[in-house]
Amino acid sequence: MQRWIIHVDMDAFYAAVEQRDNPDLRGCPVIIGGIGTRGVVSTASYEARKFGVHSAMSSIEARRRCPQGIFLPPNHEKYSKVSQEILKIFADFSPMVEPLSLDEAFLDVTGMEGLFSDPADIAAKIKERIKAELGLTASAGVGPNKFLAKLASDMRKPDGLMVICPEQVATVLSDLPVTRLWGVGQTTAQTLNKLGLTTIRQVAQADPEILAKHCGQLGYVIHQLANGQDDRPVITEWQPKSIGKENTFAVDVSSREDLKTELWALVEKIGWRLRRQGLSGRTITVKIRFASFRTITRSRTLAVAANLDETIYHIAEEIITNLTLNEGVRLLGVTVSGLVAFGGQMSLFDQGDEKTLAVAKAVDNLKERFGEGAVTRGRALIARQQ
Ligand code: TTP
Ligand code: MG
Repeated sequence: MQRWIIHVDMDAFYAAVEQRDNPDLRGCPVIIGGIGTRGVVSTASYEARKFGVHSAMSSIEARRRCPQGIFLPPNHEKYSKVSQEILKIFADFSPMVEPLSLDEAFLDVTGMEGLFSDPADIAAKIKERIKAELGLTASAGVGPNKFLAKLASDMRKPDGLMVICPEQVATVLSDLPVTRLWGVGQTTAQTLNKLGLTTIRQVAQADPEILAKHCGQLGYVIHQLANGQDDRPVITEWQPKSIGKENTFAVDVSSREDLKTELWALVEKIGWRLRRQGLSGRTITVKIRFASFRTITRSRTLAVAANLDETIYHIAEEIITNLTLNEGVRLLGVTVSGLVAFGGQMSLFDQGDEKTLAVAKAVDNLKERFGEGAVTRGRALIARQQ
């Protein structure tokens, strides 16, 4: 099924709320923040942006560029209340909403065509309701994934609506600078420029292995983004602190090899849950309860968060290899904690090479379609045949 994501971002949010609440400010260059000589600008109304004032600019510079600007202190409490109202409107359109900040969120509207005519129509209705009920304008972007939806919402600001259909992806992306790729800041942009890559088209056509050699894991990610691919899910749930599984055996396990087979079965389930929720974790803990009920836990923390079965298994297996097994094992558990969402933090995307990622993705797709039990690999398969 075609995935459809909407990204909604309010226009000049803090300034727009102030202009809404005080008609005297409408049409004026309003600058929020930047009070005093040491402050910085939170945001500026579009009237003030014409003078070159923008977020994060020092108040001195803002005053120099726009002496007639109306400078106001921010009222965070008020903006949070408005933000709650916006979220309520989103909830009427999709159960899958991921707020990114007070004024922007992703909505997954895949498969909602039955309720509304199409994703662009949903985005238009959201904008209409925000305007009618809250007296504010928002810009919306619609696309087949998060990256493209966010890119789209920025293209027609303010009060914009932009749709990027799958077949338009190459045309839309090609000539944009590499800095428009998610996760590419000044440093990565410089690295890419040195490789002769300045446009997204050039990154899309580059060898991902070469990109990875110069940019690490991010290289694989930006190659995918440049080709319009982005599988990150919209994360709605409250993030769990850890994801784990344990198994009490019908008969105590006494051989280390059998224990490892059981370990792989647990790890496959945990890896799948992590990836499904868009999470990876840095700490891997193995819990073992012996026949005598003596229980031990051993943990290891990785430098880079992991969510691939192979990586988690490799660490947990090492823990088991180093254990003394004097008696049978009645319970084995594995937990991954120190969780981070890999949405937004691309450098933590994962630690595997592209082939491992591709295999994980293929297996995950099958599990999504046919159920978790339908696909198992390697050690788990051996466990079943025995
Ligand atoms: P943005 O969505 O980045 O900016 P905006 O809504 O003011 O303008 P637009 O989206 O139309 O370009 O940020 C939302 C709010 O977050 C903004 O109104 C004020 C606050 N903010 C800061 O306080 N400091 C900052 O550096 C930025 C970027 C935003
Ligand atoms: Mg905004």
